[in-house]
Amino acid sequence: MDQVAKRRIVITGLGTMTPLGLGVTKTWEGLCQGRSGIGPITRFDASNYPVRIAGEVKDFNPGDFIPKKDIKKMDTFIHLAVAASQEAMDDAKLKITPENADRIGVYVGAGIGGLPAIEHYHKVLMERGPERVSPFFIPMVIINLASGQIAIRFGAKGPNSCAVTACATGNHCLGDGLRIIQRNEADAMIVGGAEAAICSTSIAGFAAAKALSRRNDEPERASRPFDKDRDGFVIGEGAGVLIIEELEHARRRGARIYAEVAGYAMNSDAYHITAPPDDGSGAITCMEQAIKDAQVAKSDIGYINAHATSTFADKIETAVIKQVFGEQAYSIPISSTKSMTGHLLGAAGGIEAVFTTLALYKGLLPPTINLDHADPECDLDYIPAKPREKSVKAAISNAFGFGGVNACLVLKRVDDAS
Ligand code: V7W
Repeated sequence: MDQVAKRRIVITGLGTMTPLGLGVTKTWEGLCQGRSGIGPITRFDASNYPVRIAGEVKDFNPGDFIPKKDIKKMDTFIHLAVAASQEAMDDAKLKITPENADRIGVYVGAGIGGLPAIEHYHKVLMERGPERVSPFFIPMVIINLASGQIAIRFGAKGPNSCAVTACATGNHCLGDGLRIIQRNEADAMIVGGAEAAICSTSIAGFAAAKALSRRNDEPERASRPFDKDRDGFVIGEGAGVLIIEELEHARRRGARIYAEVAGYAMNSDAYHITAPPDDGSGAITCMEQAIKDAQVAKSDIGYINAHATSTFADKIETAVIKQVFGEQAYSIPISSTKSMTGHLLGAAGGIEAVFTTLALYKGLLPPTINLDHADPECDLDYIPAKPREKSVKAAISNAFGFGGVNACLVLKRVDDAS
């Protein structure tokens, strides 16, 4: 695409439902307090499971956001997606009318989708027969129904789809939404990710893959990216949704502009289903391409929200950042907010794009908690324990997922929307 002709896209609305709280304000407060949202699993009886901890969204009542008759048509990941999109739309004060409906679209994905409902209705089917399976079972669980339900709720008739790319879903949705507006197929997009897969099958599966922390006795200390005693990620649930729109569209309606989505890139390791290559080559290329796409100088990057999930791969991401930035890597503040939220899989990119946006907008960088003894191979500045005040021109949010998918976003501060 011609770099000069690119339409500029800005972020004007934010919504999150996370293990740290319902809504952006509570979540951001939790992050800045260095609070952990991880605790014992309550969604099912996990007492005989090797992993008994997760980042559950607490006190979420779908009835606070969704009409009673519709609740049973959606599994929890869609409830959370709808709730976060309502907060983002309210925040953006974006009104959808018959005049603009075709120019506003939705791109909200999930990595796993309705696995809890699949589990439930499989049991119903086996125990009580096919007549007892809900007529809403399929639209309850399929991933594009997050975007579908959001479109129905707001009357957004523009482009509607989603990415399903494991832990990179949220970044792909934001990046793909960005491209849709850049191609002038829409003026605004509701983008992000949602996940609610804390159920017996997924815990058993991720545990069998040896992906999860087993620090069951210390839930709040279990997610410890970059720490030498990290032993896997902690699964979380939630949703992160952003309203992105073309700059002039935002200006014309007097919207608050949080930040600009300046650059995006995606690629594949083409290497392994659940591990990046040791040299991080795919991620290096992806970060380089995103920075080039953003047309920012590397020296302008003042914060990185790392993918870092509390697995062996944190040291590879560290090496990737060193390779991309050289000596500058040592002076870029980096944090893994997954230390507090856990790993929200398909929602991770959505919530982390919200956090990166707020870091730029507020000049406050969220910390990495539980970094008691850094892995010697993780020797960068990870903003340990406490948030840091710092005005930053541009920031990167990384996402690297199962299947070898890499997706990097570059966000830029907008001082005067010039
Ligand atoms: C995760 C995993 C940790 C990283 C991958 C990159 C490439 C294949 O927990 O999100 S390793 S898997 N993603």
